[in-house]
Amino acid sequence: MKNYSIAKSRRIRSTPYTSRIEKQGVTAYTVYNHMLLPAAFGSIEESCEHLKKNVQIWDVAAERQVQISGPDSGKLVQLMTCRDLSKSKIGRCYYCPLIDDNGNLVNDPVILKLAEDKWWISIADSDVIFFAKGLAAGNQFNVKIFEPEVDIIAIQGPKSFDLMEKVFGKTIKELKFFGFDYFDYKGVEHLIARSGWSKQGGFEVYVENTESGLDLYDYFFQIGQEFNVKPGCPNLIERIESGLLSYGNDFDNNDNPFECGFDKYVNLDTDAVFLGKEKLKKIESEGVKRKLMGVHIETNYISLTGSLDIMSDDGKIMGNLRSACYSPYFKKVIGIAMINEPFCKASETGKLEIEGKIFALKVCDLPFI
Ligand code: THG
Repeated sequence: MKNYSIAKSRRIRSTPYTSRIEKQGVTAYTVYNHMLLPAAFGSIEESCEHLKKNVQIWDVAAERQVQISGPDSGKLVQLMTCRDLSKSKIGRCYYCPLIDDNGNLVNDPVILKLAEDKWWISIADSDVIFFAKGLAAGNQFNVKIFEPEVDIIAIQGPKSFDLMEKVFGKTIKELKFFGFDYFDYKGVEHLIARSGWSKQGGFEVYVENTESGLDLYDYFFQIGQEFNVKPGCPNLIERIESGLLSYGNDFDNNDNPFECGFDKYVNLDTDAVFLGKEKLKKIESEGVKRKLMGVHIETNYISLTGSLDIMSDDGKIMGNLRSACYSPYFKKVIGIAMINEPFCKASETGKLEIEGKIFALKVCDLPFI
């Protein structure tokens, strides 16, 4: 095994929590929105088990906000997404595919409506801010666009509800999924949403007051022993099993929302004005020729860099594997793959060549669990 680390520099930003997670034993990072995003604290199998039963605190500051405010902010936000936001409410989060003029995906953020004229786009790993600024300039929109100093701490896992109640009181448990509100911690108000990049339940604290956020981060560990709290991060195994998609890994700007199973977030029959709408209508009427699907692979180990071709039993290219991991639950490797017609249906079989060895695989629907 080679042993190297990411050389840090101004281009690869630390977060306010970096020194803390380094003391707590972070063992791998990825870079996301030009910022460090922890990827492992030791074994990801053990972290996955722990996340499913307990509660973890995640430094997900790399989920950056693009703030759009001003009289035309609603128009600009709608122009970027194919999800109709005309009935959106203040205090709610919306999972929204962002689409370009070709009908292809640009990002898949969570959008928070803070006020009629103030929005946060909580982005995945692509430079949405330049896309937004370009559209605003081209359309002469009256808006202000910038990246505010907001660093998210996620509290994830089944015991997150009791831990959060211990810090913020009973009312935090009344937050509905993808709702947000403001909660007091030692005299400082924090925006907290019931959301997060796991299917184990939890919250996200959008920290604007860094000093208070650091104190809160430490406090979770001080009072969380009874819930077996541990530091963690988005977990590759849990998110693949749950079918939570990752921009840049499972899909990117070469893919459209129908290919990625985002159909329920594509509203083509309303008056909403957005980029790529006519293209998406055409794609929908013609039907897609490939789809993101799950695959079960008959091996116990995989290390993916880039994507790998999947072959059909009679030697045709069936698709490509975009993410994969060993799942202790299925006791084999599972992955997310873009599968071409006529192979995109559950129980189609194929094979994969890894380092000269051939492994059998089977297509399945997402999510796995
Ligand atoms: N939280 C916040 N910002 C983020 C993420 C996050 N930005 C980057 C990345 N994650 C964006 N991608 C996703 C993908 C899935 C979900 C959230 C963000 C998600 N999906 C739910 C599901 O699929 O069940 C619910 C979607 C829905 O409303 O139906 O939670 O995690 N702040």
